[in-house]
Amino acid sequence: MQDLQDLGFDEAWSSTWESWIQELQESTARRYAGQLVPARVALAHKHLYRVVSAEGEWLAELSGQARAGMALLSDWPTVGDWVAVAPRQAEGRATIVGVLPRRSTFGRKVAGGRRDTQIVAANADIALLVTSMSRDFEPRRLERYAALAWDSGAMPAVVLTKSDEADDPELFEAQAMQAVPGVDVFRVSAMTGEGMDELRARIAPGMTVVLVGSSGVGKSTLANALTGTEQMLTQAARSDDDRGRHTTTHRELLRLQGGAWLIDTPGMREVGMTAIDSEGLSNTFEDIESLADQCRFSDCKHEREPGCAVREAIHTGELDSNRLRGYQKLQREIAYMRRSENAQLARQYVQNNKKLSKLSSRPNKRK
Ligand SMILES: Nc1nc2c(ncn2[C@@H]2O[C@H](COP(=O)(O)OP(=O)(O)OP(=O)(O)O)[C@@H](O)[C@H]2O)c(=O)[nH]1
Ligand SMILES: [Zn+2]
Repeated sequence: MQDLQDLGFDEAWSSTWESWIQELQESTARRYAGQLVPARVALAHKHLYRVVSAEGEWLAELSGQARAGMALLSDWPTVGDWVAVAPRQAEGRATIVGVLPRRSTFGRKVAGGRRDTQIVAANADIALLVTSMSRDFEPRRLERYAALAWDSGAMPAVVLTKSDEADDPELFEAQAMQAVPGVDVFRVSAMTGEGMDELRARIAPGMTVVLVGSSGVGKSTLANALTGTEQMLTQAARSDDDRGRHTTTHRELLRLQGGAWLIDTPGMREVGMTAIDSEGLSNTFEDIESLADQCRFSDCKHEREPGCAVREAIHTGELDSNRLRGYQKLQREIAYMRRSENAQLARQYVQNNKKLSKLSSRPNKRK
């Protein structure tokens, strides 16, 4: 049994749930009237899922109708997803009727030329960008990871590992802060425990985190330290089944000490590996900000406003329109976080990046 809130079902999810239920097709609504409960996907295996809800944990599969509606690979439930399920009490199983709209997604391209992506982690709030303070450290890679995180909808934070082995941890920290300005940087050692309290404090109860990083940087070790158990090594979590027996079940949504969650799927590990090869993107938007300073209106959204220096720069080719989209997405995320339960996160982010916040909340028109 798991309290819904403990699972990360906050106010914002609650209202997403309400409106999702409202918009159900009439036939579906009638068929499952009074039966649907929110549950979180802890494991996805082929077309069988393990879901956790306030009422219990079940194996679940999609209803025929839900399955028929899944046109894209990315529509399928994945670890971290919130789904609407109808428990089948007699069988101790559940039917997944639909997937709630996601807050964030990490995807991977699938082999075989499909342009579709497979979602390997859904609804992460924080992406810990893990790199060790050694030869592995590469600012450019951190930039890519941060861009990947911003793109996913999760908030990035850098974790520099193996501080016990580093000659000059401050230097790595300074370089990281320069590579991804405005992103929190934590220096930790899983060996000595240094910096772990600060990192734990950043991950509030109910939040969901993912780890992004290449092989050998210490992700498993970090995950073990955060879960406080050997969960990662054994890839298993203990749970009681309906008959009160202790069974060991494989899960990829792991509970951290302090009540947060970690999504650790094989696909998520791949994300950190492949990001290294992907097109590099800067996640800093200084160029756009200085252009925006020249817009006629200080609250210019850079859409159709007259005298917009940003659109002008796109017109002349000085600025890439994709970068503007990324920037606008970031602004929307900040706005979203302000409204949502993540208000705390937003404050933290905004504090770290006053420049951006000024830009998105400047009240007065200059002319
Ligand atoms: N000295 C030191 N060694 C560490 C620390 N964290 C991890 N290591 C070591 O680094 C090596 C790699 O750690 P892992 O946790 O397996 O790294 P990973 O990122 O999970 O690697 P993959 O499983 O290949 O993805 C292991 O030998 C760990 O013991 C640390 O804080 N200090
Ligand atoms: Zn503008």
